[in-house]
Amino acid sequence: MKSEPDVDAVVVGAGFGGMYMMHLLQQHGLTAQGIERGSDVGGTWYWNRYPGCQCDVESMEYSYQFSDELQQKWDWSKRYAGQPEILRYANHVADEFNLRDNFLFDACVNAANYDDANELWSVSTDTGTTVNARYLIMATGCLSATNTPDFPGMADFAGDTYHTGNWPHDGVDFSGKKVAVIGTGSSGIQAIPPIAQQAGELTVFQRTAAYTVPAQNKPLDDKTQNEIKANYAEFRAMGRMSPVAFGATFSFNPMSVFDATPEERKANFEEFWNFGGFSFLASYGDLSATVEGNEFACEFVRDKIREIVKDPETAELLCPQGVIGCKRLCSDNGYYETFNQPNVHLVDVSTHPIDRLTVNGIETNGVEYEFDAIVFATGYDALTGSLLRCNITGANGLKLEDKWSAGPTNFLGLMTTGFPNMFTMTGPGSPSALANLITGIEQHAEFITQLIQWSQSQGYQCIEAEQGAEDSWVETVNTRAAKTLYPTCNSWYLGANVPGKPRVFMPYVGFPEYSEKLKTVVAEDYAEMRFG
Ligand code: N01
Repeated sequence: MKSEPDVDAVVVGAGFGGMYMMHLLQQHGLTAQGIERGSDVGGTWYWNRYPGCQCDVESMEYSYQFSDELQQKWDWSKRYAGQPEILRYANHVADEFNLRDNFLFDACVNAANYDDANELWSVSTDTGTTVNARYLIMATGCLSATNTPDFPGMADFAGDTYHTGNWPHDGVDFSGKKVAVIGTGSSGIQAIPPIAQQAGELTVFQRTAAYTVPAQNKPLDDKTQNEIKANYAEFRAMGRMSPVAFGATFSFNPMSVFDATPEERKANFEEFWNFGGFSFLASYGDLSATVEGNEFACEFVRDKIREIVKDPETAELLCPQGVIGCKRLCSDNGYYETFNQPNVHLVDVSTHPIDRLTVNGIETNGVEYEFDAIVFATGYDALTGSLLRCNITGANGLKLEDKWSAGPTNFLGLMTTGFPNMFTMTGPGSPSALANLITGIEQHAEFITQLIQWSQSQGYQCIEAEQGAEDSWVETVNTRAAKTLYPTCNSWYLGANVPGKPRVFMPYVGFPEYSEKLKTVVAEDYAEMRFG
């Protein structure tokens, strides 16, 4: 006789993914236990409280669309919402849909084991709780396992250290202090201007210069907001048709970059630069198709940097090389201008890496820089990190870390063979962080709920992807990536930012094609999965 589970499902994570998953399970009469390592809901927006933190997807798009009442009721104050406002929104959703009751907070999953005999998942936490469930749903986020480089002497530094992805809730007062920021990706680029405003001296350690376009953030006026709200369904549908699941707020220029004269190109880039943010990549239809075409945009940005940054040597160091859009394009609020402040210094560590942390600061290239505080804006063990840190063991004792030792393999980015009834939301193999994450989250939560319901209606207890389906999906993900310029740089999409991580392009490129695939899988009654 097999044991009965405590609940139908365990949902790990109370970010936007876990919250909506919990809502759908509740709505469909399935019992669920949520587990969250933070003290409340919000996920990314609960942890990332660094100064300047804001979303690079416009507020009207970076929000749930499952409830029209919710999207009509909530008002956004800015074109791009800052972290405090997004966290307020997450709390509002949790209140409206009563999502907190089934979550256990301040509890971190330290093991999830599949019990072959009973076909159940046993999930335990560092607080001593164990829950047995039929389904395990990992809503752990794709950028939530922080990455702090293991510099020699880390423990020696006598000052304060912070990671942008785990920022103190009470904020940090840098007034009059000598501060270092290591890292110039999206987080560093957002944090540097406000820290520079407050700190006595700020030194930025840059290993790779990143491309950033001014966000051109501004208050969201009532007229714009009301117009979108009046046509929200169409607006959302337009977003879902875009390759990145957002873009209803800006227009894509279908023209070829090669068909424009130099003057036309400059004027067009200028227009998109002034519009701001991510839309810059939509300035020409084939901007991301060839290195040669892409270079026009790169040179435009470099010229902007040379125009803005007064010290020519600093300007050259800030000029990124390589393809724009290969790494996630950053958007900023006065990043380049910050380097004109007399209290801001740039140290290039591209050729001479940081050697060590010392009692007083940071040593590189034979020079010791002294600091009161060091901010690590050094990113994440993206996509796989938050899953692997949960110590997941599937059927027949197969460990996820062993199965994925050469890179993550799965079907649709949702299920990995050997781990029955386990689902990963917005993980590797799905559009994930290459698309509007809230749209991706809704899509995954709805697919998972429908699949569980279908399986139960057929009298099955067990769902698993066929090995052949997984193999062919991995090939599809790789083939799509190989047709793009994405694999040409050392990005976190490839795992290249974490020493020793397998170099595999992880997200699926193309949201609409992915959506079509999910629809086909449902229409064919999940033919590429086995049930038992
Ligand atoms: O992390 P990153 P992030 N020595 O990995 C450097 C999302 N996000 O937190 O490029 C010296 O991009 C590293 O250098 P290099 C968004 O999707 C969104 O900034 O590897 N430097 C790099 O400069 C984003 O892409 C928003 O050579 C070291 C930096 O640290 C993703 O999160 C805001 C180093 C890490 O950059 C991650 O962004 C924030 C070392 N040993 C984040 N190790 C918005 O919505 C690493 N670095 C706007």
